[in-house]
Amino acid sequence: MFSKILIANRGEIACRIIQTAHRMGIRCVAVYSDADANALHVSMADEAFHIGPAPSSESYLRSEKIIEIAKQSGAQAIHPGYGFLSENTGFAEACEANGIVFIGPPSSAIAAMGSKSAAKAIMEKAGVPLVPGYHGDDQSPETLRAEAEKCGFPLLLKAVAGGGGKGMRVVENIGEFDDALAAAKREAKNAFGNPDMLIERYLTQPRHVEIQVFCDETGQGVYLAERDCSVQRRHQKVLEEAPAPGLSEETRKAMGDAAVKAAQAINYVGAGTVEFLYDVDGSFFFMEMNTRLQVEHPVTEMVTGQDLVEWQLKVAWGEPLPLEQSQVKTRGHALEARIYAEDPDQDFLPATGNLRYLSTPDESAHVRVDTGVIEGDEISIHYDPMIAKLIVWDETREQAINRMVQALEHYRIAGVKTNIRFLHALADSQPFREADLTTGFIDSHRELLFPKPKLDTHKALVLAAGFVLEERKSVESVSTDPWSPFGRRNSWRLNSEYAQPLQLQVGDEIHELKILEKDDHYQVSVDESVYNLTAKLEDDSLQAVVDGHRISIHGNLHNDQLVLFYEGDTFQCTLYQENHALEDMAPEGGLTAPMNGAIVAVQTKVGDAVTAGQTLVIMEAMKMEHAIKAPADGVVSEIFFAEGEQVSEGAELIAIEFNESDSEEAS
Ligand code: MV4
Repeated sequence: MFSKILIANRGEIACRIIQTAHRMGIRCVAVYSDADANALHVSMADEAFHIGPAPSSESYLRSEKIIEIAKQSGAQAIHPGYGFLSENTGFAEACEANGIVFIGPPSSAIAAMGSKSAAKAIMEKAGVPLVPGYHGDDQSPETLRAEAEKCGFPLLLKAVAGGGGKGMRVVENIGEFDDALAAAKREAKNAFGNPDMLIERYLTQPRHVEIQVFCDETGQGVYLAERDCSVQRRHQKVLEEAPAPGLSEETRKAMGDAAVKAAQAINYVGAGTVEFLYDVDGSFFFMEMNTRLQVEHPVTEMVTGQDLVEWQLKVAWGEPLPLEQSQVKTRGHALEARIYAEDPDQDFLPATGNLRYLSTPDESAHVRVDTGVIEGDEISIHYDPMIAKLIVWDETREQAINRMVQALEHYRIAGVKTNIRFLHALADSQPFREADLTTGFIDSHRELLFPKPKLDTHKALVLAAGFVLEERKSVESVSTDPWSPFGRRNSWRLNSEYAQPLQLQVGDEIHELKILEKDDHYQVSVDESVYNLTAKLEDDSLQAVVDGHRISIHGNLHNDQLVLFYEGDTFQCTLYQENHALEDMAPEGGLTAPMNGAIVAVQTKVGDAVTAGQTLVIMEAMKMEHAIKAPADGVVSEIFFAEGEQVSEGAELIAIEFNESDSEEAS
């Protein structure tokens, strides 16, 4: 077996590969870009080499540099993971030419699956079912029109050079055909430099079912069951599962045999995936083959009990497949949800930022978390926005769904927007529970996937107040001598006829809360309503009772930003601290840089009177601008940086003399 390998990747898949390699006693060499100097995959590896700036084209895609490092470090093989160089024939060839094993198929097999029409011709010859249609070389409009009539409607025009859903066009009837063909060819020419088209019967309600295959160097092949990946959004998989619900044993075997034949037809070696369109009537058709380990491989591992990275390493070393087909068994049901840094409420716009709070569900035989980040890491614009894969297993699909819903509730992130709430709604929805799966799932169930908030605003505000009050108490009780007569712990409690004000901003709205502390509980008024609250905070976990409803939530308070987590949902608000609290936080009357970055603009000068909330400085970090605002009214006494200068986190930017606090009278 190899004693040392290089992993030409980053993030969760690099970590995943290192884990198995280490378990097998194999040393691991990592590579990293500027953005990943402190990344988890670097710290997990035995050694790591810097390969360039953050952009992939200058780091993780530099095949020559990576091969050079493999040679220099004595790595015998390179695992490319997925993405980056994993399906690059030139890279696979360069590894071979330099005497390094590419942990993947021969470059000829990668090339064979590169063109859609060539792949279809190979598959047809191997007897793998294809969607009825035309994939010939004769591209004259007359031939294509005649083939279209033979095929029937609706049909799909697909660019030969397309992929991942790009360059497809549905044609409903022959009357539309000529115009649609001309338009599709123009688009394909522009997008791929190749106007050639395939014609296929259009399946209106297909499912995406794919088979995991493995082949060794002796030409033996097996399949490790299937995955259903129908739940996608713009050709991005969102939820995957194994086995595919409702697939009969006969179909599973027929699909598996077809997939192994497909792999063997191109002399495949290693891990591969053959994707099929699966139609409502149980028929299935070859779509494409992915010549790499896939993101969703863990669901196959959970139901087969096999480690696919271990299989890859053994096969790459020249060993035979660990199991024969008859020994491959599956048990139970597995689901995977992809947790992305994105904002479902803004059309899934990718999100960036710092993972300032990150709490993951406990791992067990039922719950697995594959991730490449830890709390405090930055999600940058440079790479895929996937934060983690959450994988669950149980005996039945129904139980696995319950596990997934629960595990999503235990996955808590603050600092970066995520799709966790969306995934929770999806996994818990009736149509998903009923396995009403088609590739149109997300579009046809939008109303279910953007649910109303789990907590009404008043209850959320009362809980927020409870969290803030308890957190302050815990901070004060450690920072102050509890026996001191001047201890602040009870300073306002003594005057309990005075309500303590608390202002919380939710979206654009500011809510004025009034809080009275009674002997064993708080009385919180919000607008015209009064709530009785008891609250007990332990670390990030709050046990609260609001008017007799006991609620258990988690939260994170960071500066003035409070995030509460409840049943897979989050509630966010901004806290307006009283002035005396601000003085505690900034005793010098200073404003500090919240992160490393550059000063883009200074919007005030020494001597200016400023008001709370006024923007004083604009900083840029991670290509995003951040406004630094005055926390309270005052006068600027000193400015320490000028526009264009770099500052480090915590550096004092501006000194302010705050106006006399008037908040003591209010409490
Ligand atoms: C199809 C189809 C319906 N009929 N082909 C989309 C990606 C590309 N690789 C193949 N795709 C499709 N081909 C025929 N003849 C529907 C899709 C399709 C799809 C397939 C799998 C997963 C998600 C999808 C979303 C939209 C369309």
